[in-house]
Amino acid sequence: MLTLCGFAASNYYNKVKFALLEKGVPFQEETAWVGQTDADCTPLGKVPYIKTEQGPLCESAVIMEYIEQKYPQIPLLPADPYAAAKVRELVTFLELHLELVARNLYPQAFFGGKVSDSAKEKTAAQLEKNVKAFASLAKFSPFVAGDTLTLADCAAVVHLPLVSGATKIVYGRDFLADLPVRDYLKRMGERPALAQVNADRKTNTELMLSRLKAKG
Ligand SMILES: N[C@@H](CCC(=O)N[C@@H](CS)C(=O)NCC(=O)O)C(=O)O
Repeated sequence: MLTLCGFAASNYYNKVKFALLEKGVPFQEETAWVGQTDADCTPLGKVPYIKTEQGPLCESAVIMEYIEQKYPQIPLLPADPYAAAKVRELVTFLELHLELVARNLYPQAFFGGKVSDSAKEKTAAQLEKNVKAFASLAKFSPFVAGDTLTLADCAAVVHLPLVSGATKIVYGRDFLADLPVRDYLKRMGERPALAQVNADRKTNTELMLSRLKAKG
């Protein structure tokens, strides 16, 4: 059976977990905190990674493609090459242009740290531009890429709450407020797979924060 390694507070871990649950793929979870990962499985020490009967695999985008090919039931990528590329395009915008940029804010937004004013200014300018670009591509009708659940939703449901939350905390304004993100997340949260991912995330986030506090 496939093993998903990492921890349930991680957005990238939850992207893979949500896909596995939606597709009905049997899997088990193995907790691996940052700093406690297996270098043979994830040479950069990042989570998630998976263990398959053929060996380990890291990088969530690669894992998602593997899962799609290995378990074609309940596909999360359209069969049409152009439609599939449009889904991958949305995932790229969500991760490279939104989440990775908003990540500059996490130390202050979520971990009691401080982000310099110049970093805040730079991040705000990048996000303004990138959110507009994402808005021109995203459909939310009712799913991010259109009328079916895709890999873009797996990314959106885990990354968009962080972008909203971090900008709200750091700038006092949700940079995604003009998009139908709240309604979308509410609708998606009614799916049993996401309800489970979110419940596990909450419990694990408390555990992660108490571990960080204990470490000092
Ligand atoms: N590109 C990686 C990003 C994963 C990632 O950044 N994971 C975070 C946890 S959410 C992590 O492992 N951070 C520790 C580190 O980068 O050393 C992927 O898509 O799997």
